[in-house]
Amino acid sequence: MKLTTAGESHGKALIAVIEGLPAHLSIDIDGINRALALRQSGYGRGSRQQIEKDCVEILTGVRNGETLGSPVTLCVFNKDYANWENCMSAGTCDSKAMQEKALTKVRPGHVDLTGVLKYAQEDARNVLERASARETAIRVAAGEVYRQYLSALGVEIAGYVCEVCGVKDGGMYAFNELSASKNTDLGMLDSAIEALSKEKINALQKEGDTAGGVVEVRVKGLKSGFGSAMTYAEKLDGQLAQGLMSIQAVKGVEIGAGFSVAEKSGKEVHDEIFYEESRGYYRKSNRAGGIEGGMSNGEEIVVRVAMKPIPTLMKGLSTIDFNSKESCVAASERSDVCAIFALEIIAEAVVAEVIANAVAKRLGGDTMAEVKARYDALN
Ligand code: EPS
Repeated sequence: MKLTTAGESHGKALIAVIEGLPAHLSIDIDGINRALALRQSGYGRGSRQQIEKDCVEILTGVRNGETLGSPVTLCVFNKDYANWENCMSAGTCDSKAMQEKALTKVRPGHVDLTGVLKYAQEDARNVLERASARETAIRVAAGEVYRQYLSALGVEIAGYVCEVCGVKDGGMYAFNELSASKNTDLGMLDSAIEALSKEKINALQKEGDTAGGVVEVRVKGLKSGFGSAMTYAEKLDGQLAQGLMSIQAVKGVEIGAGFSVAEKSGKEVHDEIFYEESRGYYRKSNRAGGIEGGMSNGEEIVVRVAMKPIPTLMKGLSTIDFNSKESCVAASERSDVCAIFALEIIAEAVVAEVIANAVAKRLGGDTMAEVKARYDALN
């Protein structure tokens, strides 16, 4: 399957085209809209989310609630475009409006400076509009379609926020406890830790500063053997890392015990293997995070994703105006203080995309019935 996204943050719309979905996959549009609403929520979000009420329109590939096997096009219109049309239109824009919205005081940590140099632009808006995390809205919509494909096979995805700017939840949670995170303000499962995290966000907001954090995403029910040990490009852990690192503001991805394996011995890290007639092969621990040799091993897949603090600071950092080359304070208009709840929803969407692609690669199938029969036939 192949996913292409398009769209600028203040342009008319965000678009996703998914090629290669089998026919007869039931599409739950309300489910997509619920994921979109979750992505917009969470403590610490900025005022843009009050303007938008993201809602998907399916333009192609679905009829009477089921895929046809043709490319599926998803669209989320940007309500804010109405306020930006005079400087974001594909036709001739109003030069005064373009000047007013031009960004030349490039923000450290954002796309601005490297982007204007690479694409020979005089206004960083021509690169930041696409680089904006607004693009994640359409990835969440597409991810929900992939999740529905996986769900039809009995593969489920869930996650939670385990750290906000140094405030950490060290708890161990069962998979079925994770969904409760969606009913909280910050996606955290321990209410005392969440309260401390909110205090941290409030303090940073007062300072005109921002916060990042860490989320964990888990996949349950995926049988062994998805991914590949034979070609590096198809290794499941490599694909998860690529997909997750491509999310705006992500700086780190860990699988299973992740970086902590470096300080431990082999005996402390590798998961011993057992066999029972009724259960088949199993492990009593899962430090591998469900992936060995670039393939799923049948245990839960566990990934952790680290997000840097959002680079638009209300009290901007020192920078250079690339027109005058003079020192100045970086541009800021409005910003989220913390978007970690959103990252958790986006990371689930990206994990769904990667796992669904690994399933499609191995099983193929023109119809969901074919895919399901092939999946069920595996051990
Ligand atoms: C976002 C929309 C953007 C930002 C944010 C995420 O809206 P605006 O630029 O109009 O305020 O709030 O984008 C960024 C963090 C970024 O760096 O561009 C969204 O819908 O998630």
